[in-house]
Amino acid sequence: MATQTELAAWVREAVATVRVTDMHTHLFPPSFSALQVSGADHVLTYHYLIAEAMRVGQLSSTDFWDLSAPSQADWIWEQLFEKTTPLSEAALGVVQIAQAFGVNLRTEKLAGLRAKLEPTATDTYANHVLDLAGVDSVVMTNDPFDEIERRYWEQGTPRNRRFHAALRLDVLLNDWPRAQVYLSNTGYHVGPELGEVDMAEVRRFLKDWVAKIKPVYFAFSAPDTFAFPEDTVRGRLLSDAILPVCREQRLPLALMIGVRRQVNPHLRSAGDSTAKASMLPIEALARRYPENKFLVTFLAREDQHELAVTARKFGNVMPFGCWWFLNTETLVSEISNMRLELIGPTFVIQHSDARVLEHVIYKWRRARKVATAVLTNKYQQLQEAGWDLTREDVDRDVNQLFSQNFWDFVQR
Ligand code: FIX
Ligand code: ZN
Repeated sequence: MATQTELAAWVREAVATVRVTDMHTHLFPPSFSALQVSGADHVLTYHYLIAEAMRVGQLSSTDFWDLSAPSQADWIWEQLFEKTTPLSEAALGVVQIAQAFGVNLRTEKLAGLRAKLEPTATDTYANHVLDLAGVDSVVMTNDPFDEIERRYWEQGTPRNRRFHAALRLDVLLNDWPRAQVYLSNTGYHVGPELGEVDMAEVRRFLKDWVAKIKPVYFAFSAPDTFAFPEDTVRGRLLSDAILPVCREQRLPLALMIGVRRQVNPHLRSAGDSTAKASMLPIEALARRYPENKFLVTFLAREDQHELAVTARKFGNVMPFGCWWFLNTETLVSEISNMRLELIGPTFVIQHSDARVLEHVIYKWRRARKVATAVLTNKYQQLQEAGWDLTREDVDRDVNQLFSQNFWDFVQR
């Protein structure tokens, strides 16, 4: 039987060295140059930090948005790193990114970070950053309704193979008038009414995009009021277009539930919030469509227990990650413990949601730290009960949680 010290070392090493699949990010490969985001100014102007800086500084939101990007970064720096101590998750993250690049932020300040991080990433730099984070590959968020992005795909832009595609359907499901106009303008005969013929055109649109970008899943985010089934445009698009195409293509649908967009529009990208949602739509989807696969995450802490219970009932439901406001040390620890207790190591432990390339460094460092503590504790209990754990067990579990569970689910 391994000693407690040996066991702790096995977990530490397995978690430190596991090659992660980051299954939800907002990153793009360097070849999508207008969309690729990296560098110190972007790290500082992350919307998490904008919201926090606004609490400290006396600038009106209008004045903030009028500033150039470097001036916004300077202002956020002053609020969160000069006037206050960077104790929040996001602010600590900046310090950790700096540390990974050998920058002492206390003495070198923002200028030190600007000197080391590349605002225009090359593939070499992107690979370097992913390697620093121990991330094998990332899944992007690809919006077929974004004009700029569409051009990259239509031109067949080659891309770094560590960036997988995911087809994001928020516009289709949450803003039908805009989607309808866009579809009509791009060669799909879709009227506002959404009859049988229009629905067939939506399916053709989805299949064309599958052929074009080869996504590993479809995804959408929905408000806390999300309901299913329902006789609305969203309900019908789901049942008559998205789910059939997912079945045919054997693709999971990722549902990200509980976001209340723009509760404070003055904050723009930082103005979204969270609210408790219902699990009933997930149950209905999983029960009615056993041939479909659902990757599911909820934004409210209050929904996490029900989600884990729902995953016990339906093998076609895969809980993933601790999303956005839940991605804090305290909550990831609580949620991961609860998931392990209710469904064992059969979920996706985390995704980074990185918007800026360098984010993967601190987000995965945090995820690994929490996972090490959570798993060590669970394994100790198992050994105390007489289960003779091996190093191979630990390696297998860690690999499943950080990567393999996701791929097995996508490929099954
Ligand atoms: O909808 C999403 O995928 C969210 O993750 C984002 O829209 C959000 O702004 C974010 O970056 C959260 O981490
Ligand atoms: Zn996201």
